[in-house]
Amino acid sequence: SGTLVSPNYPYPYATGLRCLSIIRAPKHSFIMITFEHMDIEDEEYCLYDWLKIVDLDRNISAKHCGKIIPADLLMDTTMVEIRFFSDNAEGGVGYKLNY
Ligand SMILES: [Ca+2]
Repeated sequence: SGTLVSPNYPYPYATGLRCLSIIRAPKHSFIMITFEHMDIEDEEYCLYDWLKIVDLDRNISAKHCGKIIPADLLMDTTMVEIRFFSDNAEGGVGYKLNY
């Protein structure tokens, strides 16, 4: 378990970020992600800045942005990739999640 935050959290993240983190779990266990804070530049399709959670075992992903805290994720997987992207303008405080 641990906590993952956007760069510079709780202060606004920089522009032009390309971040990648991997969470691993032993076989026959699961990964639970709970979001604590979300403040990522909002856009209907998250085209500008986004947080992407990828289940690498199944290649399923979900993209998040805005200020609405996503529902908890319980994934029956051994590897989750967390990607964070910011474009070249506008931002927010970022995100904080626990796993
Ligand atoms: Ca932006």
